[in-house]
Amino acid sequence: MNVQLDSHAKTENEPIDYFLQDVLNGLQSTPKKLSSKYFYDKIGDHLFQQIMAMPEYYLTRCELDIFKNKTDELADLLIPENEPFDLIELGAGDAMKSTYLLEYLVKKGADFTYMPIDISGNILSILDKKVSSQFPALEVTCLEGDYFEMLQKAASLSNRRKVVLFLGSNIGNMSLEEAESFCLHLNKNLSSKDRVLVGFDLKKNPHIILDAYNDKEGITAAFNLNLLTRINNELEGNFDLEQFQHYQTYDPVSGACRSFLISLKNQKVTVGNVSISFEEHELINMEISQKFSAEQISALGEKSGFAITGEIKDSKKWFVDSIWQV
Ligand code: AVI
Repeated sequence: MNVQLDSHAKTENEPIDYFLQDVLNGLQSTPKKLSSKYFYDKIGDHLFQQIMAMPEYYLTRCELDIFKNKTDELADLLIPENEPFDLIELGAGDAMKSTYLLEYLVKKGADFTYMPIDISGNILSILDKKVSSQFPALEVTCLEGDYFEMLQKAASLSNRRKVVLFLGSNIGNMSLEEAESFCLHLNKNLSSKDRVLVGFDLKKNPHIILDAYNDKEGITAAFNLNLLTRINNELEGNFDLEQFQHYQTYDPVSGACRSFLISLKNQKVTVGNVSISFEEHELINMEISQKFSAEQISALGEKSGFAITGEIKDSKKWFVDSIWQV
């Protein structure tokens, strides 16, 4: 596997500095927060795979419907000219959906390199094995680390046209302000011949949304709590998982779906040599999964300098892949 690491990715000498700093800053701020970008260790990756397979978690099936059944439409919007290009996927995970696009492009004889970017080296090695065995002739460059550092790395490796995929409503894991600055930054890193596909989960019946994040089996709860286990294991924390409970909300007006962990008693937790006090019922903000209206998507594209050149929805019209150009 061709893997490139960023300067923030774990190394032998500096394994956990950024993680520790973020965790301590988050737990010492008011209200307390932890970043959901740290959910994805080996167990977190596995739990997320289980979430994607849950009947309640419709997002993956909806976008899969687009990638599986509207692949030609997708390819026409993303790759209008027959020129070599780099297909860069931000937060590629196991590439379950993009594999359909890869298959279509390989069959068409398109000249491209696939560059999946992910913060999880574990999931990238799973992806690499899968993609390499399915498409042995396809050139794959795995980029492990932060999206923008890796986008710059991708640009330093090739000057071909870029087609950037940002699937799965990953953009929903940012606040609206963060999403805007993310898109602005993306815009500054691209030129007019490049294309971006952004996957948005659309506002819909609030029960459907809340159920997707509040499954009865407790997989989403375990996904959130696993970050405390990760802190215990990697940062010498002593969270008692029995004393924290997952809580999910959805506000259909703003579209913000949020997860929290509730402290079930007054307690002190140490992380390394830092002691953190929790009051009974105190919350830790864990994750936002923003849901969007068509107006919110247009506003986001416009504010960040992109023209929206196309969109494809799944058959239920619950999810949209929006195609943008600088
Ligand atoms: C990765 N991301 C888009 C998922 C989401 O829907 O926000 C993460 C997730 N959190 C709980 N369930 C799934």
